[in-house]
Amino acid sequence: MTTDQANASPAVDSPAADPDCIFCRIVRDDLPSRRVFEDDDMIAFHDIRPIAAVHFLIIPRLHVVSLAHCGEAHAPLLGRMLSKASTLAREQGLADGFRTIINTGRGGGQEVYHLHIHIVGGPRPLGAMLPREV
Ligand code: DGP
Repeated sequence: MTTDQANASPAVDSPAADPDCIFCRIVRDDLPSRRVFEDDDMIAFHDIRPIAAVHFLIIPRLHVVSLAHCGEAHAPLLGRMLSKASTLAREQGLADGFRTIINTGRGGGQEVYHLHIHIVGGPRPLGAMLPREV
């Protein structure tokens, strides 16, 4: 799916899997990943391009394009993913705090069009969220 297609028509319905999606391939174990957790709804694995000492992703097994493509029906799944983010962050050594990021759409800098939560942190506080533009 191209960026423009992904942004074109946010909707609750999306196919359960997209054969061209790299995260769907990771879900299927078609592509290797360093998993930290998996259950029936989601998997978590280390980011291939870490921006902090600890940087992993939580993704739904279901192919959901982005947060902008979520509706009320996704609320239980999103809740479980966020709750798991907190548990896994502690297990990965981030007891002092961590940052969760969900890049959404072209404006949000999303590169992979399969919903994912970044969990990042490390031994030092992360500091300001983003450089101020205005
Ligand atoms: P985003 O900009 O939020 O769409 O970030 C996508 C992230 O996915 C980026 O930090 C790098 C990561 N990523 C991309 N391809 C792979 C992959 O094949 N394996 C793993 N583990 N991470 C990947």
